[in-house]
Amino acid sequence: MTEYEQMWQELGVDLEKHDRLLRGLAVLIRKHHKKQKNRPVNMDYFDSVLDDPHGHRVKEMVEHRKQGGIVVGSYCIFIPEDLVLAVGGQHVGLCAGSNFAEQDAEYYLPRNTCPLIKASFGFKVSKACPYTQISDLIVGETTCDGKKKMFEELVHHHQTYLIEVPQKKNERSREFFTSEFLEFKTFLENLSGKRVTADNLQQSIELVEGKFKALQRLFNCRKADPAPVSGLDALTVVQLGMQDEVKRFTDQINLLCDELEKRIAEGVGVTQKGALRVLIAGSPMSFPNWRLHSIVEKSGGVVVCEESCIGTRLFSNLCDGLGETVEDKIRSLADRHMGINCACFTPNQERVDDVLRLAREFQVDGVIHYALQFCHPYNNEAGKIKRALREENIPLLEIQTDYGDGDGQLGLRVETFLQLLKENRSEENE
Ligand code: BJ8
Repeated sequence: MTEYEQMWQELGVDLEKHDRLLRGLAVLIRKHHKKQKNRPVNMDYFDSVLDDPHGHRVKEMVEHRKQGGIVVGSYCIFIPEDLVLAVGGQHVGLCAGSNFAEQDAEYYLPRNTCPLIKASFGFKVSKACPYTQISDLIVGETTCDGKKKMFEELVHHHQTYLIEVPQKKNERSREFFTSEFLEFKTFLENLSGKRVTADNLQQSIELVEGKFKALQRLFNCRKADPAPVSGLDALTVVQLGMQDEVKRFTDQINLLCDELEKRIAEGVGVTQKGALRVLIAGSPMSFPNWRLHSIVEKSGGVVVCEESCIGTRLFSNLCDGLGETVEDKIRSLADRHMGINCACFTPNQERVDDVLRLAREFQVDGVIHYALQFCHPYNNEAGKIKRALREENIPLLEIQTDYGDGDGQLGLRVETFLQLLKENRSEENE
């Protein structure tokens, strides 16, 4: 037994399932990432993490726990990582983008549940994910109904805490969200035995927002034509950030951006200048959900932005003035999170505005609205996004899909869409 196998076994991981999972992942990486051309050299770090997804980082977390630290997992960007870091904890995003554990999930959850929820829950009950196993606590949220009900089941399998997320954006909701974060702070203090102070919270917020600023810089680079990095690589970077140590990850993105900015100055890209540019908007694409990006880019387009929680929704908002006290800072965090335009808010015109703004800023030829099957919030919002884009004459392809492997139908639809975008371009140039 290898050192890592020993570690996984001690965490209660099902080694046989886990082995199958890692083998499947290696196939996906070969199929999607390794076939790309002209990749930036500084993707090396992220490739090394991809090639060792449950080894080095999990070991760091094991060491962290041996020193008395806690690990907190969550499935949503509404959960403030800053508070976990302030009590000396480590945070890990547990959302999954694979149907590997679907059957295990369906034993407990209805089949017509969104694949992201089934995957996230499935990886817990199948014991195939070391990150879930190592989490001292999983923090849930009341965003969509599917997740809410899944958390009611999850309490029987793991120590769980629930944060109630408001549904409307107004002053009362802001106050309520602040009180939810304050209660969560107290819970974390009791769990970790460490106090949140104005100083350690300030430092944690600066750390997390340093990561957000680096991601903003990465996405800014993607505005260039030719795009200096593929959409698939950019998406993968954001996905890997859900697990990585914050400071190291931030430094690595900034290193990558140094190279991308140089590429832009020299006119170097992953495609020819003038390649068709696509914005993907909608449900989050969690690790290792790479199918749509891969199809677009193998068909000659380039994905230049994701309006998603594995994209702009994650990092676009920063705290606006942190104040002096712990409570001031927590209020500021609640404000920051009220700015996340998740489809769980109503009426959420802000998200429609975001999609239009991003389409302009990234100078896209078209938008793909991506909604997971049975994801009611994003499937419903597709209608108003469609109306808004039509008014601006921006072509839209609406996709509703699951985590299945078949590319056939999806591939055909994407190719037809890209062909339409090409014809639009030619007409504009006439
Ligand atoms: S802030 S998008 S991460 S809730 S895809 S589980 S919405 S049925 S993931 Fe999300 Fe937080 Fe919002 Fe972002 Fe439900 Fe839809 Fe599934 Fe979803």
